[in-house]
Amino acid sequence: MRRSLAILTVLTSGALTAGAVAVLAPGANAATTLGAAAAEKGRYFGTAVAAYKLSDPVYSGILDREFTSVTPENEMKWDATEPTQGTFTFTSADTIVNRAIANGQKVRGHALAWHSQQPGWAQNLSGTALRNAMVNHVTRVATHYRGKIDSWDVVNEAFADGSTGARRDSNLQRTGNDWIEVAFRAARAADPAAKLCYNDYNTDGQNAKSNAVYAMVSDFKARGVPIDCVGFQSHFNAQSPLPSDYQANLQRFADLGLDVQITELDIEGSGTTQANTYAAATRACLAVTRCNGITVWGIRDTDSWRASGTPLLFDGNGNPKAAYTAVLNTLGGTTTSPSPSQSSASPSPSVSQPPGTRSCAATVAINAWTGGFVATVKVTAGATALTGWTAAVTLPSGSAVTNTWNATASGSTATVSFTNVGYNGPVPAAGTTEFGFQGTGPAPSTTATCTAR
Ligand code: 9MR
Repeated sequence: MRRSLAILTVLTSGALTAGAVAVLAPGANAATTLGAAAAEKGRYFGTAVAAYKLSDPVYSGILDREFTSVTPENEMKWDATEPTQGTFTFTSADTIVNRAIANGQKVRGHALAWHSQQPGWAQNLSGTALRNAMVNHVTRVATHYRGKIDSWDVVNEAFADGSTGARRDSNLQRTGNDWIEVAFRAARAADPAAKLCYNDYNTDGQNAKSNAVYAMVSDFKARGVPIDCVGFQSHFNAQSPLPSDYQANLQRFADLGLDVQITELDIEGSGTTQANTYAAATRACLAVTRCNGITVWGIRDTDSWRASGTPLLFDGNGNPKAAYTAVLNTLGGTTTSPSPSQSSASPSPSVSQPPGTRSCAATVAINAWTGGFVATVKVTAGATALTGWTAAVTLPSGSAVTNTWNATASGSTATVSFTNVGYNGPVPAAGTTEFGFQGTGPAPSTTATCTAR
């Protein structure tokens, strides 16, 4: 099992903030972007991204302002990454991943093993040759992105629609029913720090298909097959509306002891009806503690795979729609509408206020193996909200941090300080945020120090 071996609680009160606190209009301190608002709820807010659109400044402007996670829409699929057997092309996907990491955004990997969008050579394989090709593909792609992926859709859409609860027939399925767990084991071996997800559609409510996925995931948990999350694509329209038991369905999967994520959200429609449905989907995630992120399947309506249904949060010009405001407000954020007195040209008056005593604590969970470890650190704010934090971890001799996510590492080999990145610095009073790091050598000691800002 993965996150196991030790849970260490770590201490410490933090620094004081000194001095003047700006007095702003009510609500002015609320988050004003999807990503910042979701972060205050301990969640990411992501979007599918197409590499070829990144040069569009409207597109990339919204991407960088609003989103804290990205999913390559097509660039990591089998046909894109291994067009010829054994020859891997990562250029487009690398563009998305490296840009996201530079901007402090998480990456959802999509998708390692799927019946669709296979290269022609794989479509023509079967039996052992296909099984071996799949394992090699999973291993090579997950290894290439080792340490850079927050969550991988390891297997996508492996169950049939309708009432049978059966696996979908496909060339992969015909290699043997164990192909899914074989893919998960290969992914874990290649990238032990990534969360490994099963991802599907029409599984958003309780039905024969989601029951079948539930049975598979329960079995995986019981037998120790490595799985950390289930993705619910959540493509909604009149024919496939937001199910009334959406939250209950997310919750029953979470209760199996894994994360749930809304992975490809889009809702056809317009105006208030669409906005209300988006708000309801967002509320469902917020109500499930282990629903740790929402991804919408594109930025502007015109970017959507079903553009005619105008299913996204921004219109074709990049203007936020009612659905955007509904999601932002549901996350606890607010749109900015600065009055003249609040504009940057004429700053708000400041008055001195007694500073709050900011404090934080850090809880470190270690998963160690011979020669290496992964540490997941939860930072918890005290009674006053944080604007930032630093957690210092002591490493034993022979240890080194090789890779960090959701924080920036600095410092010597003995003590490494991890400081928040842009989107996860603000933590509400008593709220939490997580970061992690991977290392070689023996696992860290039981001491760490959290300093609040
Ligand atoms: O949005 C993707 C679109 O650009 C591709 O043409 C299509 C090809 O299969 O895949 C779309 O994304 C799908 C995702 O990979 C898996 N779940 C359903 C998504 C919408 O079709």
